[in-house]
Amino acid sequence: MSRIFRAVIMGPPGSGKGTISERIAHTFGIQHLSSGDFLRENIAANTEAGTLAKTYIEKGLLVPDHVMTRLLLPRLEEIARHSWLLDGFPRTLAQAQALNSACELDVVISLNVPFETLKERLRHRWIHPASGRVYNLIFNPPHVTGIDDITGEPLIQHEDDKPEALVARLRHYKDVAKPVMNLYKSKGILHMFSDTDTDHIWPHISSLLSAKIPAPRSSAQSTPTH
Ligand code: G5P
Ligand code: MG
Repeated sequence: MSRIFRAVIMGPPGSGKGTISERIAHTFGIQHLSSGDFLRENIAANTEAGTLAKTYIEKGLLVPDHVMTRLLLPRLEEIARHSWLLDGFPRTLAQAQALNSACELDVVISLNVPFETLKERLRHRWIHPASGRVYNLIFNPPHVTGIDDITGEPLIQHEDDKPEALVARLRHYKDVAKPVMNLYKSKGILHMFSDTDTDHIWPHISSLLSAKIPAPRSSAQSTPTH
């Protein structure tokens, strides 16, 4: 890759950030850093930030900005020589401003998926709590219902994926994300993708990024398997 490429993917819970990020990382060979996964790693490792973050995540609340920036910005410095894609950070204007003062972004991808679709998707979501691996009973089911493919341990459903909690989470997302999107729109780097299916959105994202990043290998045009 000739130069360093930095991107952010944003979107409401369940909009496909993680799924699309994996495809981008695989296709373009850039590092994928998910704020949710990073928090879960900190929780599993019992770090101070992880213990604090857990109390918020369990209630379906956002982790405070200063905790997020203190966790994420040093991590970005560690991978400063690599191209990366940030998934789930920044989520608030304060986080976006902190990121802004640390680096320049090339592209921001925003996923716009209808509310009814998100509700339906998250209803079918099952998670392996120890690793954060995510399944969907329709889109990417585990080999054995209720069981993690890798460890054979039981899968669980999140309390806040239930419809009532979800409505509140999605509404909150919109309020908080709007000023972040406006900031990136004003910089001319925001690209919005609207559809009900990740498989429909993916070719558009893939061609946008193909024009911006030289693909390191011939898999750039291949069809993803997950
Ligand atoms: P996370 O981990 O960032 P969310 O809730 O924002 O959590 P989530 O759940 O990870 O986002 P996603 O990554 O957008 O969703 O979507 P996904 O996992 O790829 O897809 C969702 C489901 O739909 C999966 O089961 C997938 O297989 C399926 N799917 C995908 N595409 C399709 C499709 O086309 N069709 C169908 N049928 N299914 C599909 O954050 C967790 C918590 O950490 C804290 C917050 O408390 C947050 O709630 N946090 C932060 N707090 C403050 N600031 C930050 N920056 C924070 N980041 C995280
Ligand atoms: Mg995710």
